[in-house]
Amino acid sequence: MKKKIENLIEKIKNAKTIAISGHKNPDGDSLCSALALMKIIELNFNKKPIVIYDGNIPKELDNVPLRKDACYHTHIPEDKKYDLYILVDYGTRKNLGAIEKMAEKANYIIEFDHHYNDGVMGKLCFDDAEKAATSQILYDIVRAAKFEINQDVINLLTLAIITDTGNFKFVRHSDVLRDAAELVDAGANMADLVNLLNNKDKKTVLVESKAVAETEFLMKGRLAIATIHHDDYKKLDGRGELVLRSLGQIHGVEYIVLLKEQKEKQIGISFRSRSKPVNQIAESFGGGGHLFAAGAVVPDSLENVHDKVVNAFKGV
Ligand SMILES: [Mn+2]
Repeated sequence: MKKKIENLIEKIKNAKTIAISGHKNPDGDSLCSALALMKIIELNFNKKPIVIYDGNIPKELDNVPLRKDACYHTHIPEDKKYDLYILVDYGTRKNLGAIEKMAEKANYIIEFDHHYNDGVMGKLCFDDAEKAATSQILYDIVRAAKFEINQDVINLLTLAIITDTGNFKFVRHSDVLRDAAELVDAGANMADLVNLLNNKDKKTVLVESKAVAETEFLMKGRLAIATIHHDDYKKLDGRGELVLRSLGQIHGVEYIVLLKEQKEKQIGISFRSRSKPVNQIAESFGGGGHLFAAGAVVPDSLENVHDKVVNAFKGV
């Protein structure tokens, strides 16, 4: 680890231009880890990396610190080549959208991630699939390298943990609680940070609630499949986390699937499970993710994808 951190420091020192990105349609961990790392580099290396994203940042993240520093990818010249590209919380290259090509052009790629990925893009990888949030990996490095941090970094690292653990409801290892406790000791106000995320548009919550109300229950109630049709999808902001969490509260529901008709023949699927892995099912649809929370995007009609999903769960 010490060698790797020395290498990391060397690469940052030698880079004149640095870009940082997470996955397309950034979630809390992806965006906040990217912004935290930007600030850490600024504070410790006296240079300013740029944070670039593709897709849409949900409105609930509008009030996170330094949000305005996240730059939409079309604002960057297409042929722009960075000395160093840092990928955080991206999963697989397919999740990067337009960022994939931008990163590939860079002289060197470093990555920090907590997703399973057998096709990493980074040459120097700080990956740990045991971590609940990518920001924990950054925090480990901050402590090991004794990097200076400020209140914004503390809040961003904490927000990444809060969002990726679903307000600490998905915690499986105590290390994330220790990290959170240390961040609180360092000045993070957990209640304020949770409240800062209560910032969704009314129409989004109403569309999510409608999808919950119209959920189909199969396999004697063990499998819940919710659907968001295209007209409603336009009002959705984020990945429909409220749908997934509401259905997960129902007695007897083991698997939750959310089908999102992004376009006529493009269906986003989110898989959630209480106890049995669903990442392999997501992989069978060309996606991936974590053991109990995974997803895919399938170029097919809603009807076909629905039937394939029902089939995929036969026998589980
Ligand atoms: Mn994450």
